[in-house]
Amino acid sequence: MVRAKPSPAKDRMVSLRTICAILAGVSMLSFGTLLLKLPLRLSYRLYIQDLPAHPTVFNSQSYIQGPPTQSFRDNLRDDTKYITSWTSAGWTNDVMTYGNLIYLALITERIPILPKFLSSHIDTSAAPFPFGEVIDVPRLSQAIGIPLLEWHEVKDSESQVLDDLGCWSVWETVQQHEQNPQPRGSPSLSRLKLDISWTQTPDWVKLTAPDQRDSHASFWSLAALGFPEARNNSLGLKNHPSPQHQVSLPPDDHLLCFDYLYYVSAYHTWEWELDYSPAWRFVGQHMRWNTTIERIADEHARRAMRVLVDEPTPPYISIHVRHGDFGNQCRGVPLDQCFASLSVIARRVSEVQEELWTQKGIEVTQVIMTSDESAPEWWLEVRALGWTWVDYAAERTEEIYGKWHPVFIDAIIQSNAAGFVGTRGSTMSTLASRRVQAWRGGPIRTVQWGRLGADDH
Ligand SMILES: Nc1nc2c(ncn2[C@@H]2O[C@H](COP(=O)(O)OP(=O)(O)O)[C@@H](O)[C@H]2O)c(=O)[nH]1
Ligand SMILES: *[C@@H]1O[C@H](CO)[C@@H](O)[C@H](O)[C@H]1NC(C)=O
Ligand SMILES: *[C@@H]1O[C@H](CO)[C@@H](O)[C@H](O)[C@H]1NC(C)=O
Repeated sequence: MVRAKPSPAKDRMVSLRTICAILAGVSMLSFGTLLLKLPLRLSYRLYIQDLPAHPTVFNSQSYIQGPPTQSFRDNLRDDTKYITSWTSAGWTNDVMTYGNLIYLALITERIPILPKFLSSHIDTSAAPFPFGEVIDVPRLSQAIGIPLLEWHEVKDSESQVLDDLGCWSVWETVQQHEQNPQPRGSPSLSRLKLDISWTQTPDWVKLTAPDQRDSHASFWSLAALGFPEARNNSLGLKNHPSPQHQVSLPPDDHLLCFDYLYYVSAYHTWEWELDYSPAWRFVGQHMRWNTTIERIADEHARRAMRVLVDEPTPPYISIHVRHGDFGNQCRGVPLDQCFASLSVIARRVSEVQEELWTQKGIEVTQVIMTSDESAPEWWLEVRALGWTWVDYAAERTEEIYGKWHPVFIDAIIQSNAAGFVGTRGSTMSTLASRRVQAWRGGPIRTVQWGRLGADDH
């Protein structure tokens, strides 16, 4: 995406390229003493710059037999191990679930197979959306050093063959505090024509103490089930025959699979919000946008800010105000006191403006609002503050690109801002904050809510 100022990450890329060029020049000239010193310096720089340790370009087709097959198993290679899982929540939750799945693939040295995103929270009539049309898969793959596959590359999307598969159920184990814990389903399973026989995972997959009402499992306990010893010792737990063919299968070891990986952490619950989060650091931050969709988002942002054709996109501050079903958390507090008012949000915007000015010397006046709020009066107040937003109805975005695009474009606009203001407790805000910090080096703020004065500070 074209921006007014090159991002710091880009500057560092250029400096690395320069170093590489110098290094190549030096080695050609065979300056022995310099050669001894430079590789050390280079590897240190590689580390701090967070650049791929394996700059290989993967051709995902080399990791399956060939074009999609009727039965997925016919397309798996005998010399390769795979891992998969499914989703059933809001889009950002699902992005994090795939981040967790890919991180688990890294630590088990398996190739992840990613299903399409499901439109359950947008409009169930919208077709599932391929991961690679919103996330840049070749770039992600190169950055993390492993190939990635999508289910539609493995199994023909039109296939009528119902495949049997044995998988681990994590959900049944971590939901023991519920009445009748069951394996977690996903609409993906019927779309992919998979008939799953679930085996319950051992109690030790739970991250927190057995008596704690929490649903997180730990990465390494799940990873252990991808290796022979823990797998062998864990096959005795409850098995559910597959619902259609009624076959009982042990968990597959060629294609390791888990029912649901949203609630997975290394050390602490809700880890995507914490600075050291391995799923974010080793995977999530490398999930950059597919350039086609990023260009569409940039065009929308430019029109929202009324940027002239030959002008670059100016730096802007983005806001994400999460309302909608978050109102259910208000427990009797009237909504107008529970949700932060626009004046409270404006105070946070000023802080971000101030920090951009004092830390970076850039004056940012453009502010783009993204929200699931639908009340027209609220948007009029947004306008009164001098802020703008993408008018998806006027843009006819859904008609032109489909129902998924407003949420994708909003997420991209959030992440491409010079600074960001988000809503506490929203994963969409959490991911936008992390992206603005990591990709733009930008300041972020999180607005507290729940009662009048919740964001006082
Ligand atoms: N277009 C758009 N959709 C939103 C916005 N905020 C919430 N939504 C919708 O509500 C869903 C919320 O689920 P999720 O993405 O998992 O985030 P969370 O519920 O805020 O943690 C999103 O995926 C969108 O479908 C917004 O600012 N813009
Ligand atoms: C990005 O998405 C488009 C479809 O919009 C697709 O044709 C293209 O292959 C994707 N880019 C990459 C690098 O996968
Ligand atoms: C797993 O169990 C099988 C069958 O009992 C045995 O052949 C194999 O050696 C075991 N492997 C490990 C790593 O324990």
